[in-house]
Amino acid sequence: MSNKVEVLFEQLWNDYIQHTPSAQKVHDLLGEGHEIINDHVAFRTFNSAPVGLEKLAQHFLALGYKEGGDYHFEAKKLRAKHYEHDDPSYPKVFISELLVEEFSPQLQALVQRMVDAVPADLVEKPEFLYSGTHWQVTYEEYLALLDESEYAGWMSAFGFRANHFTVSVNYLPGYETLEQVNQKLKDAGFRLNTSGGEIKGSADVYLEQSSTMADRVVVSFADKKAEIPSCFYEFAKRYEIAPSKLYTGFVAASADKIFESTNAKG
Ligand code: OOG
Ligand code: NI
Repeated sequence: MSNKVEVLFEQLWNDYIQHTPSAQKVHDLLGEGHEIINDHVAFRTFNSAPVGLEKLAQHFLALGYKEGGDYHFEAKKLRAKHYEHDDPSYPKVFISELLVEEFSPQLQALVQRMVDAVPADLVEKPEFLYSGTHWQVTYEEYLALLDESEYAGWMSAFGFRANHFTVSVNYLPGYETLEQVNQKLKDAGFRLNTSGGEIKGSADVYLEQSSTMADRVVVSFADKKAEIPSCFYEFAKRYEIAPSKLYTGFVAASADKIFESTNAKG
């Protein structure tokens, strides 16, 4: 028996594993056949009409999600919001958007070309959330975007889809700490994001997070194929803010480092 929320996350997962070959392996390694509860799923977009953060969010609001926190990333020129459902077994949703007007005229024009190629009626359908790219960019254009914003480069190559799923360590049988999860991943050969340390956050901010570095996959650009970082897997442990009540928000300083899991350079 699946309801609309479960069907949507299943479709998002099926798309995600197509572009993230390691995700099923990580899932099997940690889950050992058990169900894995997702802490959250993350999306990226541009703040350009008609594909801004709120346009993606409308699909979750329609499924009973409510708006949570608001987050700003000054250096990366991003804004984000999170959404959560009354049923705590449903993943939270983290949606960010690039503040396009803060970049060069070249970047703005290229983003406009991409956004113009998105069918307006598709944006209104839940399938939009895993519809990928609707445009063609050359490898040179991808590199020019990366130079200004790793996030813009990633968007040009992967578009609209789950950027990562996140294992809830709180609900993961057999693990007490995020360190134990990280060790298991490293022993199996997965590379973790070390920006800001392997573990971002702490019990003091009620949230600890770690992530793999994105898989590298071959993408067909307009003019050539190239191997570039796709999507990653995240791991989160939440702490109680009141008896039996886990923190449900995000931590901007940690999120700032998690974004770097898709960095192509360095
Ligand atoms: C989102 C990075 C932030 C978190 O859980 O704090 C994040 C992204 O890379 O799109 O996922
Ligand atoms: Ni995340």
